[in-house]
Amino acid sequence: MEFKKVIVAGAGKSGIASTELMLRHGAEVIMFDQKADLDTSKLKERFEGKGNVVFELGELSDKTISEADLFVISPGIPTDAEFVKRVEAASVPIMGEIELGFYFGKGRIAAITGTNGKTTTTALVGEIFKAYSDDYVVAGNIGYPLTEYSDDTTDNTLISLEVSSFQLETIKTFRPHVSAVLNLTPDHLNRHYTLDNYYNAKLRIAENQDMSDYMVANFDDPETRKRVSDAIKNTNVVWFSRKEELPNGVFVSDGSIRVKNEEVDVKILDLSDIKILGTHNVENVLAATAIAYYMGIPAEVIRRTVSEFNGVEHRIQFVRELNGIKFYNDSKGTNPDAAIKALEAMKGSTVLIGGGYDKKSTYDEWVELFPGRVRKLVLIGATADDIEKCAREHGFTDIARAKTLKEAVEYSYSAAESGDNVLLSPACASWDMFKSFEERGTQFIEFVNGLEG
Ligand code: UMA
Repeated sequence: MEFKKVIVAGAGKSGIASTELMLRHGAEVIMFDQKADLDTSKLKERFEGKGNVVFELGELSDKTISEADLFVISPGIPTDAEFVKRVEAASVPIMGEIELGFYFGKGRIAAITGTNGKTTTTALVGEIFKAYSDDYVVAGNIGYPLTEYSDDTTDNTLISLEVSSFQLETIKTFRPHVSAVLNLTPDHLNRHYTLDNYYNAKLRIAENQDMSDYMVANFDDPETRKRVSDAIKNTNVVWFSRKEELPNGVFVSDGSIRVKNEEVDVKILDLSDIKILGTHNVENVLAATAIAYYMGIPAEVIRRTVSEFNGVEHRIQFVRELNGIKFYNDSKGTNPDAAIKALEAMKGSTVLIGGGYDKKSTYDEWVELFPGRVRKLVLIGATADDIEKCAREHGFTDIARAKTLKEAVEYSYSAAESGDNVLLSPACASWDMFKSFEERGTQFIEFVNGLEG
C-alpha cells in the first residue's frame, strides 16, 4: 500500500504515535479530532520539523476524505461514528492503531485481552521478556501505543501487547504468535451495545493465527471456556486453570504451577512465591506463565521473574498506613468485575470509594458483596445515583456522598476505624471527573499522602 495522504482520527496517545509513524514513512497527515476547541499548540510543537501535519477539528470534511488514501482510527472512536461511516462509504481503507503498528512492525507478539487482568498480565509478561532479552517491548492498551515502537522492532523483538476490544474491532491482518483471553465479563456496553458484540470483538484476537501459533485461555471462566471451545479451531488452545488439574495445559497442582503437554511436564513455581494479592492474581500468573512458556521463554526465567513481581500501579496498590488504616488505590477498577476482585482481596472492614463515568454497567453483583465487608460506601461521580439506588435495593444503606475525590478521601479517613482499609475501587471509568484512571489514582495517592494523623 502507498500512503501519501493519511487521516489520523483522534489526537490522543494513539493518534500522536500514528501520526509520527506516518510522517517517518513520508506521508502527509491530516490530524482530525472531534473536539472543536482542542488546543493544538503543543502538538504543533511536537510535530515541528518531522513533516507535514494539518489539523482539522470538529467536523471532518468530505473533501479531506476524498483526498485520503488511508484513515487511521484511534480506539476511543466508535466505529459507527457518523464520520467513520462517510469514510467507509468513500472506500478509503480504515486501519486501527494496532493494525497500523502491526503492518509496519516486526517481532513476535504475545497479545493479551480479557475484561480484567490485562494490564497486570501484560506487565508481568513484559518483565519476563525483559529478564530474557534486551530486545523487548511492552505496549498497547497498557498506555504505550504499538505504533510508537514499530519502526524499532526486529525479527527477534519480543512484544507484550495489551489489546482492548476497541482495538481488536479494527484489525485486519494483526496476528500474534500467542494470544490470550483472560476472562469475559460484561463491560463497555455503551460502546458495543450487546455482550455478543463485545465478546466477539475480543475473540478476533485469534482470527489470523494458525496451527503454528497458540491461544492461552481461562478454563475456569465459563464464558471464556464456552466461547473459545466453540469458536477457536484455527490455532492451538492452551487452557490454564486455578481449579482443575488438566491433562494438557497450565494449572495448579499441589500448591505449584505446572506446565503439561505431550512433550513436557514441568513445575514452574510454588504459589507461595507469588507476591501479588488475590486469587485473581493467581489466574494472571497462570496466564503469564502459559504465555511466556509458549513464547519460548525458559521455565527458570519465568520462575525468577514471577517471584519478584510486585504488581502494577493503580491496581490494588498499597499507598500508606495511617493510624492502623490501610489505604489502597484501585483506580484501575473501572468495571464492577474488577471492583469485586479488589474488594475480595481486602482483609477486614473497608470504607469503599466508588462511582464515576457511566458505562451502563449493572452493579448488583458488586453491591451484594457489601454487607459484612463494607463499613461505608462513599460515592462520587456520574453514577453515584445509580449505585446508591442499586445498593439500597440490595439492603445496603451505609452510604455517603462526596463532591470531589479529595472530600471522599477525607471523609473516608474519618469514617474508618483502626484495622480498616480505605479502598478507591470505583467500578466505573474516570472520564466524568478526570482525564484518565491514572490521573484519578495519582490524585488519590496525593490526597492520601496529604492526610494528617
Ligand atoms: N475522540 C474523538 N471522537 C470520539 C472519541 C475520541 O474525536 O468519539 C478524540 C478525543 O477528543 C481525544 C482522542 O480522540 O483527543 C483520544 O483518543 P482515544 O480515546 O482513542 O485515546 P488515546 O489517548 O489514543 O488512548 C488509547 C486508549 N484509550 C481508549 O481506548 C479509550 C488507551 O486505553 C490506551 O492506553 C492508548 O490508546 C494506547 O494504546 C485506555 C482505556 O481506557 C487506558 N482503555 C479502555 C479500557 O481499558 O477499558 C479500552
